[in-house]
Amino acid sequence: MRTFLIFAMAALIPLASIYICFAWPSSDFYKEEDAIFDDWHVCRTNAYGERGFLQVTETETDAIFQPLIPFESVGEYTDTAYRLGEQFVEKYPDHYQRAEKIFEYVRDTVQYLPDIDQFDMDEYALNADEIANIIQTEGIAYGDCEEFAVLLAVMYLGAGYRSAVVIFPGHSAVLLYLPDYGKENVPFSLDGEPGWIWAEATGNTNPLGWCPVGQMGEPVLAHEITAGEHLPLWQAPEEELPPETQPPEPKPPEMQPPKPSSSSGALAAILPAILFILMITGIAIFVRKRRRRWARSQ
Ligand SMILES: [Ca+2]
Repeated sequence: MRTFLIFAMAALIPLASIYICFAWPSSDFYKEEDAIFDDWHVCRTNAYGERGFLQVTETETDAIFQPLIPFESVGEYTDTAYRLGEQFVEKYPDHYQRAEKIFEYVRDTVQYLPDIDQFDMDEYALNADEIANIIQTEGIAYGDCEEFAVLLAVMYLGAGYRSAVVIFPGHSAVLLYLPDYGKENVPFSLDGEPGWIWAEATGNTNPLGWCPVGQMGEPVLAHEITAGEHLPLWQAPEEELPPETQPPEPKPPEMQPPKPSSSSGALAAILPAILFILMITGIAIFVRKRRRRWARSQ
């Protein structure tokens, strides 16, 4: 079986400057032009660039991937999502079963919904604690691939696993270090280390370890999430405080009118033909009666 090799971009992000950050919930979101930044000065509406929530940057020869948003929920900012992962440790002592239960929890409590439908924005990322808080208060959260990936990565870290956020063009997911699991459809090697499997929770029936290999484009990049890595702390703009704003309010998906069942749909399709046949039959009966009446009158 072919093993996919992925090279982790594992360089530590330098601390740029000290700025006080607060755990979620935050009231310090602000706008720069049309982009929304949180109080870590991470851009929630763009994955790319130095302050993009996934911090995907490109050089002339390389794409560099150092995701920022998972680090809003680990280390010194450990909060709801990490604690949620910790709760699985006592409940599921078996290492493999626990990994599956965390996967199923995220798969079943987060429903896939594109950002444009949830936030009226082409792109918007929630951090892991925001998603976990929504699940705990609403019972269900909505998100697209980055929400699934970030929550999985942080919960796995809290539950004692090694996890990495992985991206390829147009998609993100998680790599989980789970040697000898044996149920994965393709094994992965991360930075030369075998034993990683794909965690793709965006589909309602996906099992842990299943990877949409045929849909993967290049480049595939991964970054292991560790509690020891620090979120870079940018200096807030000094010259003029940016206008504060509120993050977009998530809205539940719009209810679609029920589609006709297949039987009623089929009936609707053949109804004109039935009416046509009835009309022809009625005309034929009418003509035949008129002829008999005419024949009797002769
Ligand atoms: Ca999103």
